[in-house]
Amino acid sequence: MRILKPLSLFLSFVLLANCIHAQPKPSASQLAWHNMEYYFFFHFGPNTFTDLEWGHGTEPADMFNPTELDCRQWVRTAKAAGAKGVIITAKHHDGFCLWPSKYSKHTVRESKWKNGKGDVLKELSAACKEYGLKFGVYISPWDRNHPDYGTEKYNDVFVNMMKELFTNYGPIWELWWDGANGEGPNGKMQVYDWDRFKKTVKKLSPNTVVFSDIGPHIRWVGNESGIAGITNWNTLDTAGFTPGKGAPKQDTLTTGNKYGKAWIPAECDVSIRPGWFYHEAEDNKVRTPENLFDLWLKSVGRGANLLLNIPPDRRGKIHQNDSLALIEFRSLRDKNFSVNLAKQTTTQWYRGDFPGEAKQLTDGNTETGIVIKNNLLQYPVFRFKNATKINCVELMEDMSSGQTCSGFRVVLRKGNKVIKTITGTTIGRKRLITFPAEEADTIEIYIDESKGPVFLIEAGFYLIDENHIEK
Ligand code: FUL
Repeated sequence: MRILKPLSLFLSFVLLANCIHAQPKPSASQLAWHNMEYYFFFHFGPNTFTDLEWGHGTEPADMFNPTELDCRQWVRTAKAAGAKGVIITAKHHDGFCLWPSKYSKHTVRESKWKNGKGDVLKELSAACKEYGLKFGVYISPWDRNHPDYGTEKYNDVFVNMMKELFTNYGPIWELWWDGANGEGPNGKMQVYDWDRFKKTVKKLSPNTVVFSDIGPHIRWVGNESGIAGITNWNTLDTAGFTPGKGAPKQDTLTTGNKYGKAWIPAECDVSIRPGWFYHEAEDNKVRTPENLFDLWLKSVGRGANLLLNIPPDRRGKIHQNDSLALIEFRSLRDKNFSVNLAKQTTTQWYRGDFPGEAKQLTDGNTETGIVIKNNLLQYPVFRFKNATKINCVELMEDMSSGQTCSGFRVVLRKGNKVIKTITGTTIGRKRLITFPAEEADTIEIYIDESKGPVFLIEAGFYLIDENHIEK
């Protein structure tokens, strides 16, 4: 791969500088969302009790009857596992509302649970406040129960339900609009008024980030396996598309669009079990901590966020098999990423080819430590005192400046000899690159291609468990 010469870099910098303002950038709420990295999904509702994944909407409300509902236990588990927030299925496709909505006759109020006086959203939002986690809500536009579904009146119902959510349970940090869309109870399909839905959220809760296949703020990653694209742009073109059936191809959602006009980063939703809802038959099919760790590398480690589903059981508690896997997953992360070897290096910035004609910068840019913030005219070189074994490199772009890197190269040397060259495409919020361990004394990072100045904010070097390097 070609190393850009300082002159051409300078010219491209000047040309690009003129269109920097055109680069999409995240809003303050999206920036905060990027820093959430990993949080829990709770699928809970009639399906928990019927053993279904998609309820028909005809289930009697009495089916819903958790014996020991404990939302504080859910949130404690989330916190102990290092998750920073939660999102609950307030209404799944069967239409049952986990709060006593005035706009439906199929809710917790109609169930036996707590004699119809219970409210899951109230308990969960209170638990999130108590433990300092963000509270998010999934509300399925598709509704297989509501008598108005398939008519314009249902759009009013959906808007009114969102008003209840924001008014009674806010602040809601993320709102999730599922893309699945079939027929309602009367066999009709709904024509959703997406513009009106978006305006409703913007007016009632301007800081809420809204997820759907195509945003407006967060996009689906295009699969339910928890894996982001190796090339992953935070930008997407949405003109002519809608959430659900009118969404872009799944591949496009995985990679994003390099020159996409809107900042709509990817979120990886995946379940800790085969199903989204709790099924006793899956108690022994919980993902292992190692598998969760691999998912982490392929989601957060590719610049996306990880939305990990933990389905509460029929008691209304998180099953111990899930809790155990989650706690162990956390300790795997802590163990593998506790020592950032970059802290043992000294960093110098070079201009141009290295070592060739490179000149070490003398303008005060020589730094020690891991924080690097610069543009693509300069390259950082990290030096260890003694050759050190590493198998994982972490790179981060400063999201507040947008995302620009489309080609990077990491060169490992020992005694001035190149021992490994790793190339990649996008970096984004975080890129974790793993490889069979090498002993290196110098690590250089080059940006070979970009659509504008690249602002790297952090580099990390780790020696993680060899079993977890990407094969
Ligand atoms: C899908 C739904 O159909 C599944 O039931 C689940 O809620 C998943 C997260 O999204 O579209």
